[in-house]
Amino acid sequence: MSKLLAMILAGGAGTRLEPLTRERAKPAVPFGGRYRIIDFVLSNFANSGVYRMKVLTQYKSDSLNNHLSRAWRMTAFLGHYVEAVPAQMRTGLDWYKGSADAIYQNLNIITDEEPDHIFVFGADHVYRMDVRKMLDFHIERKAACTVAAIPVPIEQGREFGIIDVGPDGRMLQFLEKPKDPPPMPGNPKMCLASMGNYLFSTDTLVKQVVRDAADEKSAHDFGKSIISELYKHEPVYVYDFAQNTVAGQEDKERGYWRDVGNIDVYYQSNMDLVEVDPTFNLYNDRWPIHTQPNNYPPAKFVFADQDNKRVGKATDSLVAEGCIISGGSVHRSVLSPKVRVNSYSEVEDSILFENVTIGRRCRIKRAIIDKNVEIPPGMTIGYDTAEDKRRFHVTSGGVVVIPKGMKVT
Ligand code: ADQ
Repeated sequence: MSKLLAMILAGGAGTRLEPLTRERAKPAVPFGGRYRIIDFVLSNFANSGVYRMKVLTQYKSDSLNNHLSRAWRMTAFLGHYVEAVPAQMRTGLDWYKGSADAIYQNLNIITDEEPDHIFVFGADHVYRMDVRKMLDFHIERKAACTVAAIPVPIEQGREFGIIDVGPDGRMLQFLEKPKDPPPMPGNPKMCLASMGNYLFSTDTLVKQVVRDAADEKSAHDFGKSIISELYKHEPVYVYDFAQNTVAGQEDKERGYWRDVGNIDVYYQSNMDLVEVDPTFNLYNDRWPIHTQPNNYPPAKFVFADQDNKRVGKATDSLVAEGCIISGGSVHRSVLSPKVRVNSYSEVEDSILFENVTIGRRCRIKRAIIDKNVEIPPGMTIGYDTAEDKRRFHVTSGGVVVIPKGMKVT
């Protein structure tokens, strides 16, 4: 059996998720009420039986490190681990100059582990994937590198690496974030995007990052510098993610993958979870998303006036442990642990992080409220864009974001 290693790239600055990344790395941003974004990729590896994972961290990594050590402790005696690798300046006085440099600076891990194949995956995507199927594909094709790919609408093409692929699955062209993305053959509305998830045979990866490190003009980035050259002289194959199914998955979830790179996509992916019949199903216990256990009490819903003026209720929502919905109503929202919604308040289409309190008689709509924020009684958010812009961050999609710990008055 092949010896495998997963190296998870978690060192990006995550500026497009500001202000949620003001105090934490993007992979540590809470998601779905109960999880951090990184839990999705790590669960994919664990559920696929790949139990050696190194998470390469850099910016604002404290919260991510805490999460990894609390949620992802593996049994050491079986040789299983999920380990955070902080940027250590092993090769000089620079932080990671890019994603390829992050691997180069940690080549010692590869020398120590001696894997046959190395998965290099991003840390900020929401999806389910059986990575063993990608490995089988890679081995069958005798590929030097395999890139996972998914069709995306052509207007989003400039945010991704765009691929042209031959009938045998071999990569014919790769353009990193092209201004004018070429469409897929026979489908002018879609283009084939790299998911930023790569599988390398060890020799290829080591050779490529060493060569790249010596090139002073390189951007030291997997998309820009490695893949866009490699396919020209090595067998690089394209793995069709839509073919990848996992245990317990319903057909409608096939091909679901979200790069939660900006707040509007992040918001929408959370909202996908509260659909009555969601495309992405958190309740598939044959491919569970693992995260940190906690000791909070169950969510509680209190008050039911006879005239229905004050009802503690939540509909079409995810409500985590430790929440108390006390005479307020919550609809189509995602609540992290220890949220409190008080009497006569209405929360709709919103995401509330841990330890948020909504005072009495508030009206909150299309908002993301970060950790430890108290909304004073009587406040209205999400109904008057000009007023919201004056006080808070409002995305181009009109979502109001209130940063962690903000004193709202
Ligand atoms: P982007 O997501 O824009 O495109 P990038 O910003 O390099 O690429 O992020 C990829 C991963 O690397 C992220 O998980 C990030 O945290 C990490 N990373 C970024 N900079 C880093 C650094 N300096 N040090 C360490 N880690 C770093 C990539 C590909 C595209 C592809 C999209 C899919 O380049 O071809 O289409 O991913 O989302």
